[in-house]
Amino acid sequence: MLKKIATGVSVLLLATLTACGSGGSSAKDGDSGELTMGFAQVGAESGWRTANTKSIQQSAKTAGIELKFSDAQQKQENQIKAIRSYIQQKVDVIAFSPVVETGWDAVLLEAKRARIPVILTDRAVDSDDDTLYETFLGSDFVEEGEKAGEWLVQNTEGPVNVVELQGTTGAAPAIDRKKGFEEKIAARPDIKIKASQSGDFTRSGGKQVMEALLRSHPDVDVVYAHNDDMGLGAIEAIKAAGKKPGKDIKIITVDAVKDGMQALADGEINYIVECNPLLGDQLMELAKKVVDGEKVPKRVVTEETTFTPEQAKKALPDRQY
Ligand code: GZL
Repeated sequence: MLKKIATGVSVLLLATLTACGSGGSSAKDGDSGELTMGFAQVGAESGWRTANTKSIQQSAKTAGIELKFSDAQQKQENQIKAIRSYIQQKVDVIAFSPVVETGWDAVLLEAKRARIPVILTDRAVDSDDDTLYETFLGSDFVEEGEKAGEWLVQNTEGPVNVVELQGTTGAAPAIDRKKGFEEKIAARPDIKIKASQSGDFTRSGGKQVMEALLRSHPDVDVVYAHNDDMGLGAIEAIKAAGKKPGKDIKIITVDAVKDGMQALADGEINYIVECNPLLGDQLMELAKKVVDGEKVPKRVVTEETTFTPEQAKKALPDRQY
């Protein structure tokens, strides 16, 4: 599958983006001056998404790129509609973060036939046709899940009951963060995922699911939430149940947005794996190269780190998002 090919292809770290030669089939040569980009965003479901949108809009302005932007409210059909409208408007390049991995081949083929190059940002598509997009710029979600699992393996002893708050069903970060986490905790058979349910990457979703899981699994020791927002919702549910988040029930999340980092600094979250939303500058650089017919790497991986409570206290004052 393309997602697998993308990870097998020469992966380039974000900071070392280079131009390598001939462009994609639909690229025009040497006229990225007056560039128009159509961007189909997932929605505004989380603090991460808000930061990601801000980064894209600011970077387009700085790069002198005209940006047509749409918010799909986390619905694939809205993203497909937006992409079709960008094709009709004959934009120079289309970029989007696929809300789920599958169901994109048809509309991406329409873009290809219209000779409009497509760039994936943030999330991957799962397709057998690797000519449907020029490059995928974003994090390695399996690695993020591995970092979360590794922390749990190293920082607990004896039987550990985990409940998992999954991201949007079918979304690449949800699938891969689960995969990476499970691969790592396999080293400790006494760490068991007792329940795993989607909170759709939202704070309200995380709270609702956690309320139910506290009733069905009162013996829960650890929450693994696929993003900070669901972790913050879980904190509300844990407090309402009279327990101390970060102490009675440990919490591991992914993203490292400001609200999550504050909860980490306050000891209500125990560990956060960073997922960097500031993709705007690299996206605009890639778009110019693609429109100018320059070859770009099939996969550009975002560099990111992890945070303990102490590290969060130090990082918070300068945090951009
Ligand atoms: C990850 C991104 C995820 C974030 C969530 O790259 O797709 O979507 O982790 C966001 O906060 O909703």
